[in-house]
Amino acid sequence: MKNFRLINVHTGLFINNEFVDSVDHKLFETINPATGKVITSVAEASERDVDIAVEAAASAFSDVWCNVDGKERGKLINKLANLMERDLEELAALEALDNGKPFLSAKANDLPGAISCYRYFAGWCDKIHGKVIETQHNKFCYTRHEPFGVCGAIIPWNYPLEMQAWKMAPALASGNTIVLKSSELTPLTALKVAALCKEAGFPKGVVNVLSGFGPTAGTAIASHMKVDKISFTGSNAVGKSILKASADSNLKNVSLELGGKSPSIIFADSNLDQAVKWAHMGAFYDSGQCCCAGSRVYVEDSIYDEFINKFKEHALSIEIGDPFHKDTYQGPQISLQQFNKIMSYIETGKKEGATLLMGGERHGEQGYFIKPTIFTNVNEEMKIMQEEIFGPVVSVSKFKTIEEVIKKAHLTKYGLAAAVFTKDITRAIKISNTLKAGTVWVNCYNLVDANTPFGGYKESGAGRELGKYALDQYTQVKTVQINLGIQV
Ligand code: TXE
Repeated sequence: MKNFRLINVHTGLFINNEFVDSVDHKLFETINPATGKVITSVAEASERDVDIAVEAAASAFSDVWCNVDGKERGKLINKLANLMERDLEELAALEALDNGKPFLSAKANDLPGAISCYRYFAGWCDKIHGKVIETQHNKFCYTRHEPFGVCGAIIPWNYPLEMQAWKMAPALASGNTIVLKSSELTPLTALKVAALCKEAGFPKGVVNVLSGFGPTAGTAIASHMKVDKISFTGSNAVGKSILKASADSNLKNVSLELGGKSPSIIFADSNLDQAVKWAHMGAFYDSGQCCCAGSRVYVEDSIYDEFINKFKEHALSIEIGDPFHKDTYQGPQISLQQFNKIMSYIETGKKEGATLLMGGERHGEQGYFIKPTIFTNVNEEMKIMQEEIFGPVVSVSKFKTIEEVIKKAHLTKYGLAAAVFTKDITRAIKISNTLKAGTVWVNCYNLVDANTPFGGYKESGAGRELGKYALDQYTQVKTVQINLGIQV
């Protein structure tokens, strides 16, 4: 592997196609979670920097971008995708360095996911249109699907490149300009993509990328009077504060993708070896830092013992460690704070009386690694069965009947995803119809494509990302009523 320590990183705020210092010259450090050491320092956006970026995006929208037609927008977004493909290794390395996810996984999953998202929405650019609506004889009526104007986007640290793509691609395809704030824990790849936007030829001010913190820059975006729409991915608490900020400012359109506590339901007739692998991937992929993580596994009692043995064996085979080692499946947790939070959930689980089947402790001596952790003997009242742990921690329990498992699956405030493992297609479809979840996977987990919508039921969010459905989040409908001769 190349020596990625030599990568050149952008560290300024990206406004009007330039990397600039923040107004008050503040910087903050970004840490490599595999070592706990500082990678570099980046400019920290304040409320005033947000103002400058929003002004840039507003001018770009009204002066330039609103006159760029769909075909041209599509070309630019495709060009960005091509440049990301050109720099795929560098982007994957930066993502691994800043976030801690395995380099090979970033290269095989995150980068192709982000690139295909840009390509998918590039294809929509010249296909976004309204309808002619037949009304009365003397009237001509049609609708237009118009952009909001300036979109704010606030993204988390677990999939920095993909979350940037999920928000920027549909926003730009629909004709909006954007001010995106990356997570303070992972600012680097967003800045690299910003540089590629300039290289692709986006007019200045169309894409603006800020590094900064939630309570300052994030709040400023959420409550800004000239931000017309905001899209947020992150915790429930902050999601709720974004809705409040919208209500207290200009009622900007809000879409939210929040947490989850998703169930995997495994029936006795499933292909057990496959179910073990998928459920394992559902729980432990990306160090368990997935909003849709399958952190509750329900197994039909007749196969419970066999499942648990195989599941444990599989979890024990996970390679944890250096994100740049070719065999690593699990990297570190993102930060010391998340590490401590997860460890405290593990302690709570033990105190609540759950059985710690394996894991539950730090791996190695440096960085924020936690061994894959499995709890059994759990019930729905336990905190570890209710709250999003966001780490490599899964709880496994038994069920006897479909009614029982569906009731249990529904006993959280979340509804992001669920999975069902069975060979009985009728049962799979009936349960999929019943489950209160934005995505139901049948005999698989974590499969997401750019053209399939993703989002939550209940407190897991509002609105859908990806797919044609995402375009509805970034456009508003105008009705034009033309009088062809009606007299008053
Ligand atoms: O999230 P935050 P954190 C969940 C997961 C995790 C927990 C805490 O359970 O353990 O959230 O993680 C910005 N106004 N998820 O603290 O704080 C912040 O700067 C505006 C699930 O990292 O929600 C960052 O850019 N913005 C999730 C983004 O919000 C604010 C992914 C997310 O940070 C803000 C991440 C404010 N007041 C965490 N405060 C998922 N759904 O995938 C913070 N931010």
